[in-house]
Parts: sequence; C-alpha cells; structure tokens
Amino acid sequence: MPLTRAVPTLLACVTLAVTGCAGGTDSAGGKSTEKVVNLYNWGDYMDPTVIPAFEKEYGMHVNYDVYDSNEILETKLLAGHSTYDIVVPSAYFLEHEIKAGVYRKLDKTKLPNLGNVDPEVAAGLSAYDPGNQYAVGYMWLSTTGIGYNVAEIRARMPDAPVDSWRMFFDPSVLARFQDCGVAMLDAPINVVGAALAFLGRDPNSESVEDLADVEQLLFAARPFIRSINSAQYYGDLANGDLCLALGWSGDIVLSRDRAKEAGRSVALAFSIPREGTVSNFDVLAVPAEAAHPDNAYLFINYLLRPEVAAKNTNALMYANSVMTKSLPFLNESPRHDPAVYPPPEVRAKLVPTRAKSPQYTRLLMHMWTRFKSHG
Ligand code: N2P
Repeated sequence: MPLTRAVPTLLACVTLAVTGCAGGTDSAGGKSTEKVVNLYNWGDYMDPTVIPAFEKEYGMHVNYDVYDSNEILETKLLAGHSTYDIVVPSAYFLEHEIKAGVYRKLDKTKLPNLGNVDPEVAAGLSAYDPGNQYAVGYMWLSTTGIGYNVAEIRARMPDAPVDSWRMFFDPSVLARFQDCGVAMLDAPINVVGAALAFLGRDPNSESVEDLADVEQLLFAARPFIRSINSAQYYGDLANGDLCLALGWSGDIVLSRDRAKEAGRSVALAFSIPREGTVSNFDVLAVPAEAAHPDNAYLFINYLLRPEVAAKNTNALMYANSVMTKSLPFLNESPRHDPAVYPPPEVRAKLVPTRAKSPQYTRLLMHMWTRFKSHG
C-alpha cells in the first residue's frame, strides 16, 4: 500500500515549496527534510504496532511497501531511481548488491544502538558485508523447512517422513499429498539449497552437475505441486487450503499459532529436515539514492532497541539480531520454540546461504523459469 501514500506527500511538498513546505528538497544534496521514511520490506515482516509507535514518538510518517522475493528487490535496486530509504535484503543478495554500488555506507554515528546487535550476529554478517559497513542485522535466522497439516498428512500416510526432505523429493511420498495441496517457495536459491541437502551435497554448490540433478528432482515433483509462492502459502496452510509447504520457519510457525488462537481445527507443524537445510539472515540497508537517509537511521536505530526487536520476534517468530538484549522481552512461545531458536544439534545442520555468482544465477534462473511453467 504505502508507496502510493508517499507520492501525494512528495508532490504536495514540491508544489508548496515556493510558499514554504515543512518538507521540501534540499537542492544541494538531493536530501529531503520531509519527516518521511520509505520502507521497502517483505510482507508480514514487522510487528504492526512498531511503525505507529515510531511515528508517534518522532512525528514521522513511515510508508511501508512490500515485496516477496529478493529477486524483485534486486531488480528494483539495480534499475535505480527507487524511492526507498530502507530495504531488507537477505545477506546472500546484499553481498552482490554492495558490489554493484546500490547502498550507502552507514553513518554509524547516527546508530548508537548498533552496540545492541550481538557480536556473533555482526560477525556472521561480516562474511557478506566486510567490516559491517553497509548493513545492520534485522532477523538473523530464518530456516527453510517443512510446514504441514498434521491430521491431513497423517490421514494420507500414517508413517509420513515429516522430518525428511523425502516429503518433497521422493515422488512416491509427495504424490500422496497432491489432493490436499502442496506449495513451494518461489525462492530458487533456498529451494535448490534444500534439494542439495536432500542429496547430501553442499547446499551452496554452484556445480552444473549438481544443478542438473536438482532439476531432475524438481521436475519429478512439479506435477504434484499446486502453487509456487512465498507470500500466500502460509495463510493457505492456516485456512486448510494446503496441507504441505516447503517454506520459511517464522511464517509457518506464526500460521500455526494463529490457527490455534482462532480455535480452528487446523493443527500445523514445522520441521527442520534431518538431512539439514539452509538458513537466511535478513538485514536493513539504506540505498545510495535514498532521499531521507537521516530518517532511515532514526528508524533503524529504533528497530535496534531491545524492546522493539523483541516485539518483532514476538509477532513474526523469527529470531532477531538483538539476540541477547531482547531475550527478557520475549514471550514464552518464540523464546522456547525450537523452530525459532533451534537447539545446538539442529543449528549444527543449518547451512547459511552464501552469495551466488552471476554466471550461476543465470543458469539457476533459467532452470527455475522452466520448472515453474512445467505442467
Ligand atoms: C516474511 C518473509 C521473511 C523472509 N513473510 C525470510 N527470509
């Protein structure tokens, strides 16, 4: 919604500039003094009370526009002329985007709460952003795993291997769930990472042979898959419209809890497969062309307050980057949920998704387009 809300404000200020507008554009640096932050984020990826509380405290207006894939975000950033002040890429896309020059180096003097980010998280992020110069951790852990409707799966296969990628990559298993609805993320790097984990290969492999083997698995699964998306599947699981999804931890765990709270008969579960899986690390970054960088810093700094970071984890079921300091503010459920904070033996099986080369990405995207359209 919100980008469209930004446009009238900007236009109004340009029109009023002659007569004096509270906002307006500083012709020297292209920086605007308007009290606006244009945030471009994943859908369902911020507690709904966080933005109004920030707006009230600072007298700012936050426009929240959404996307549902790193590929969409990257295409916009590389095309230039985006109007965003803050974006939320996954670290494995950030690395390439930094090299492409789309981000502004952070002015850390404007981010006094940076010290709240756990050193372990900042160190993990520095593998993608050396020296932590361009990005701040937002959610440090999302895993790609299996979301399922317990009763529907059990009814079709009492001994279904719900903790194994065989659920998707063994067609004799997957075929049993076709009628109750199967979905997969539209996130090629994560889906391929999952398939490589199933094959016992390196989930970050860029080998052409590995990709060919994954392609075979995906094409064999395709006839049984009803939808490929990253923003609808979790609502569909909660409504009972799907019974199995290859998806992201927080979205599935949240749907599970919402269905329970609403007293629906749908009981959902999330599992991290025993073959291992990929994890993602999502960050906050300021595009080089942002018109309101100082407002962006103010909002990023606000998100790094331990109580605010905890609100986001409580609402989203993803572990935040203010890991230790936000713990006292967490609800029981994310704090003790192994899907949100996996125990050490499960964490040992998580492989952080690494940046992919442009050559490999081209091959992968070709394969993915064919996979999606394959009947
Ligand atoms: C939120 C999706 C979060 C992205 N709906 C996980 N990397």
